[in-house]
Amino acid sequence: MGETKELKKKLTPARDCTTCEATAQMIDKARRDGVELVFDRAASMKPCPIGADSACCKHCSMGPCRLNAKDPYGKVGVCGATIDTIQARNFARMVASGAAAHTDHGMSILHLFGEVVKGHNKDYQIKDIQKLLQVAETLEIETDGREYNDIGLDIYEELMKTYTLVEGEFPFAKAVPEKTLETWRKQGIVPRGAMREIMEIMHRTHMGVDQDYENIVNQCSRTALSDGWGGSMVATEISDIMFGTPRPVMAEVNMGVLKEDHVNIIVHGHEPNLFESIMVSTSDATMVEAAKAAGAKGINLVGMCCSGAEMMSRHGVPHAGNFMSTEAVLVTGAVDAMAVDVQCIKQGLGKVADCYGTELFTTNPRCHIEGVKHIEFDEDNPMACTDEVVIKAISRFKSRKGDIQIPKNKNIGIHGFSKEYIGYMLGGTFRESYVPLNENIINGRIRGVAGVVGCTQPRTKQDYMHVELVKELIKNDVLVLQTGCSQIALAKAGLLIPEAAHLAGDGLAEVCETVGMPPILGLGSCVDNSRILTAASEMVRTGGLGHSIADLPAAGAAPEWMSEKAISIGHYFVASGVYTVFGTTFPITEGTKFHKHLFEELEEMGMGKWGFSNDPIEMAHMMIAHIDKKRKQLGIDKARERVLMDMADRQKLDVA
Ligand code: BF8
Ligand code: SF4
Repeated sequence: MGETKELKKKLTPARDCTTCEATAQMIDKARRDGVELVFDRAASMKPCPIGADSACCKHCSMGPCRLNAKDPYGKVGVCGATIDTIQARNFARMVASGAAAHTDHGMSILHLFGEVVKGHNKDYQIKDIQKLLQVAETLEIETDGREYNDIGLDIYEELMKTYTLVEGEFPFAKAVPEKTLETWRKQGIVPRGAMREIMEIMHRTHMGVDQDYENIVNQCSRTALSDGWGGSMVATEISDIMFGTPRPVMAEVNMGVLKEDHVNIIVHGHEPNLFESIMVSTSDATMVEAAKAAGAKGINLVGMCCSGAEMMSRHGVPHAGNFMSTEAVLVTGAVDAMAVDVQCIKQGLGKVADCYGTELFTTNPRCHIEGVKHIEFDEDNPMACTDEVVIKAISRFKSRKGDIQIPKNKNIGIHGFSKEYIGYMLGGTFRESYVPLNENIINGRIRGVAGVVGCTQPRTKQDYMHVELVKELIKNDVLVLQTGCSQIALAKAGLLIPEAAHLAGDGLAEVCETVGMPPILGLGSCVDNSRILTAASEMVRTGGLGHSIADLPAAGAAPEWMSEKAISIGHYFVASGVYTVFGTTFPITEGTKFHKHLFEELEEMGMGKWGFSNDPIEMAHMMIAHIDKKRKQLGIDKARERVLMDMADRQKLDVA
């Protein structure tokens, strides 16, 4: 009780923690129940100011060494390491960890695919033949007259090099626009296998190895690219082949998707195979009968975070919320079981689940949590795990205690866009084409394209930056592509619908109304950021917008980022040629050479660059200014001035 009082003193009011009303209600309820959530832990844990500036090093036991961010060159570490070396090494290790997460995920999916095409695993199949052939074509694998499994086996063997290649260029180099690839070759950053790149980064950041920040950043770029164009792209493409390429689908988002009279099961994590299998278990007639026998009307399967976003995109599975809501959703008391796999799984879930009687299970050998029951998910016998989760959920439903309070909030949106679907939608049903998209950018109806992605976190009001940033971008005719927790934030704000076009500028609104698409397109999970890369490549290949990704009137943002994966994603966008702006905090000391290198010099080397702002409107205008700079360089800035006044053009589009 004393502890609860102590907690109350420092508590941030719920509606200052989040703009998500459902989450705010659950914060209030948790406080009434005396249960601590991530928001409260953040209030009582001030970020370490030295760490926040990345001015400390603990890479050896002569330290830890702390430099002074206010006088960055006043001191060096015991070994003589400068602030630039220390920051670059810290940054590099974030890239390595983030890239490791995505590439390990991709490698698992690829391994499963290998087992399927070799006929060893019958629980999963090739579902999307068109995607299989398309990936084969990209990799220059012969398809004519061949069995699909044989083509699949070649794809498997070729793509395994994404991870294992010791020397040479990784397989999806073939998907990169030529001029972008040329820049990478010039800088020596075309990735080999991700395992090699991550190993090298860990070596180079060991005490007494690479002590030139520019050289370290080069290896950051190479490693990050092995994630975006490597591990993540493999995860997306192979998941599409096995589970189907997403097409637009209506889905409900927010805690209102929970049903008091159903057995509610949440899957939270990142790997689609667990989720795909649990879908089979929950729709099994025996399980549904068992749920009914326990007094429920049925089983309600719901996603959270990234695998949730992926399932929502592929199958329209309802989604209960993003990273900042994973503990809060348990406070409803309505979640009978939550199964987690890997990444962004807060250890704090264990305590909250205990307080509300939710059955919490870890399922992946890589992610156990002390005190939480582990039911291992084995792809060779997937139902053993997923059936058990469902059975446990049903018995928890039967013995539910305590009050249940489900916020009513839910929004319907359209999800499930993909690089392919954007082409079909704009270019015609039978053959994808990016010509209309490029034309609308050239004529200025669409000013440019922005990727707005990434996490939510308690150091900033949940969802606020995402929603305000995206609204400002579409208002200024910038088409927005989204993934991950950011997509969920906008979905909860009710903006992933074609009617959101009324918030867009005239030009973008015209295009959206003509095609019937929302001005904000949700592409799925964080590994699906690779869809933004393939869409950008298609824009370059289609022509009229320059020759490399760096030429495109495009920008990226992760305004509420928190994870090392976000740093890897940000850096692969930068290395690919995209101006990428982060918010909330950035692990760097301003006024250092390292800062200048990331925020200015990389662009001069033909890549993109980093940016930072804590204000969503300012962030939007930094991105828009960059888009306008690119339009000017492409000589299409005049077209934009004309479109704003040209009614004849508008009528032409209406009759088209
Ligand atoms: O990979 S956006 S909080 S859930 S890290 Fe995590 Fe960030 Fe969400 Fe998915 Ni991505
Ligand atoms: Fe200090 Fe250098 Fe050791 Fe880092 S590597 S802890 S800067 S002595």
